[in-house]
Amino acid sequence: MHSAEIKAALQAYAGEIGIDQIGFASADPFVELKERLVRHRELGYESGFEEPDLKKRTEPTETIPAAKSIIAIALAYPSKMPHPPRSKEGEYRGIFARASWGTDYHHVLRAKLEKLQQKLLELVPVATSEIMVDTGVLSDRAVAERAGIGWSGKNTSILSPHLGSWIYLGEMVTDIYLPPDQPVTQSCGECTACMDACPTGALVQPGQLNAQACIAYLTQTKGFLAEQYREKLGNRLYGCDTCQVVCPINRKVNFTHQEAFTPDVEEVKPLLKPLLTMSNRQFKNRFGHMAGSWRGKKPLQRNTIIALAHFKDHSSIPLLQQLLQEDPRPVIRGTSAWALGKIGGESAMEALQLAQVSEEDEEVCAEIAQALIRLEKESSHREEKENVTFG
Ligand code: B12
Ligand code: SF4
Ligand code: SF4
Repeated sequence: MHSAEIKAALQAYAGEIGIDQIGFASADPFVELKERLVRHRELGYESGFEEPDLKKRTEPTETIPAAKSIIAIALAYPSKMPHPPRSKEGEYRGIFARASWGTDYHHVLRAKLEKLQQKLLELVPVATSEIMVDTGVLSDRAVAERAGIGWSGKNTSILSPHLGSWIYLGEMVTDIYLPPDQPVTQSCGECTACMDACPTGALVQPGQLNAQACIAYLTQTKGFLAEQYREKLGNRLYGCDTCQVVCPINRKVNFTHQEAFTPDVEEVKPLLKPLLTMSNRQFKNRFGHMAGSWRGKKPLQRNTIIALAHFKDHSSIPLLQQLLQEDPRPVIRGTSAWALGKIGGESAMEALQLAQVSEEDEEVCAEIAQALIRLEKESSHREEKENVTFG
């Protein structure tokens, strides 16, 4: 069979099995990307979730020694929630980024790519191939860009001219030659909406992200969150969508045909307080199938506490006090102390004073002390004001 015929058969089959976009690229080394990745590392911009071996990340022959082509796919996911539940006083909600809506995309894309792999084997029984979705060694975006799926935006996302940037990417490296597609010529032009909207200034220049400052990354860390970022988190529990929400290319884009990605609104916009009293088993049953649960319960609970502080939810004070007194995890106790300091009021102050007596962890003690200083300052400020008013 001729390579153009194999490609056409794969394209047709991809449509049949619900792949939204497919593109073909050569498996040549990603020379320019390698230079960028070296610089990226030198600048300390990596998240630590990337494959550390730069040779593997940029040379497909490290995966398959005779690699000739890469088949890139994209699946669109929804950007709008049907009938989102609203936060109410005392019943505030957190939010999971869209990339965590529905079934974990790693499974969905892998299943499609496995079908495509079978098809390739039917067409060329001697073909060798390797599938990657997110956790593979290659840069999914660099592959998608080369295969003509879309262009690399100033927010670093791949933007498909047909689908926008609410797309998941995956690929299959193979030793079979398939005629490559051309990269798209469209670009962001003069637009800088994503860079202007980024809450932390993580987009340091067009197309370059300091992952250490990106909220999407910060929501996934397990330790204490640096104080300067806590208020920026808002009610985000996992991931961040801001630089895509503001993107004009995504305006009016909302693809809902991939049923696996239909969100359960109570799951992706959950009530905050119940998240803090969940057992590991309850957490696994409720959130285990979502991409946003891969780091486990602790980061999500830490972010939940930060979200309660964001809403200044007074009704959560007893729960935060209980966590501060009893939770075995210093990050949870310390973040609860910080949240009590933000929410304020007499009962928050008392809870902090009580915990100060028994707390032994150094970092938690520091959080309690900071929170108390803040509350004491606020209360003396209030007294001063009252004296002026009634003086
Ligand atoms: C590590 C990682 C992260 C890190 C770092 C992200 C980043 N931008 O580097 C964190 C945790 C922050 C993250 C966040 C998100 N991620 Co992520 N992530 C990855 C992962 C595993 C590796 C990416 C990587 O190597 N980054 C390092 C940079 C340097 O490499 P790169 O982004 O691949 O490089 C491209 C561009 O950045 C550009 N580039 C690099 N350096 C420079 C320098 C200059 C000057 C220029 C002009 C360009 C440029 O060139 C490359 C080709 O386009 C990939 C999966 C994979 N295996 O590739 C998913 C992936 C990139 N993530 C994805 C998603 C969906 C997200 C989030 C939207 C999730 C969310 N809602 O929170 C956010 C988006 C945040 C953002 N603005 O990027 C999708 C992106 C889909 C798309 N349409 O582009 C991927 C491809 C997963 C997948 N298979 O679908 N992610
Ligand atoms: S995901 Fe959020 S924090 Fe990260 S670059 Fe985009 S807007 Fe900024
Ligand atoms: S917001 Fe503007 S600059 Fe940013 S990715 Fe979209 S089109 Fe490009």
